[in-house]
Amino acid sequence: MEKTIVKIILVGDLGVGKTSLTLRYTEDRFDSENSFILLDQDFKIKEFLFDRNVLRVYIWDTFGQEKFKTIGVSFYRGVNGTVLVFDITNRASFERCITFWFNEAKRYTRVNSEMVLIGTKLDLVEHKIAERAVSYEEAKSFADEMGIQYLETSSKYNLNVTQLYADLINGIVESQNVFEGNNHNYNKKNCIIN
Ligand SMILES: Nc1nc2c(ncn2[C@@H]2O[C@H](COP(=O)(O)OP(=O)(O)OP(=O)(O)O)[C@@H](O)[C@H]2O)c(=O)[nH]1
Ligand SMILES: [Mg+2]
Repeated sequence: MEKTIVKIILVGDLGVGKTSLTLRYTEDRFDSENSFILLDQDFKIKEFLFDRNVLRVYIWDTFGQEKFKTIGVSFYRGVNGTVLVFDITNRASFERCITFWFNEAKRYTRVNSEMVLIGTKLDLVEHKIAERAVSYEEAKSFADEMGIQYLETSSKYNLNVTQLYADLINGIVESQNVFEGNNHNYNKKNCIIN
């Protein structure tokens, strides 16, 4: 069986909800009590079967910007997809996302690498627990301009989290010929990840 590896990274400011997105997707759990959810390893793995090909997806997390700076350029090496994460109730996290984090990812990832913009903590706004600091239209228009997708998520209530990863992984499979060189061709029809 052929094994193909894909690398996805999440970047964004401290506390925007990067780890929560990954834990919801890979383990279907959410921790609202603990504001310092740390992964026990730097990445999580999810595997998919595409006909006779195994697609192994590594989802890399960072622990906030300070630690990230020491991780540096090598973190971006071999990246197939970048999730740019900000918190829709935190204006500064959006500003940094569309400047610093976007520019970093553009500079250090391959030209055909996929990118997606994610606004987190939608539930806080929907339940009127916190004020929205970034309108949907503003984030969407930045994403449109850059030719990337924009989604708003809630890791707490599992809104759009699966869709985020499914769209990203499907996009990578379709645009980056990840199975190229494998002996077994795959049938595109069978490649819908969800
Ligand atoms: N209500 C709500 N809270 C969230 C959501 N996502 C994350 N949080 C909370 O926001 C805080 C930070 O979430 P993390 O997932 O640890 O954020 P992070 O980006 O990984 O943070 P660092 O690793 O410190 O950079 C935690 O208290 C989470 O419970 C969400 O969708 N809704
Ligand atoms: Mg984290």
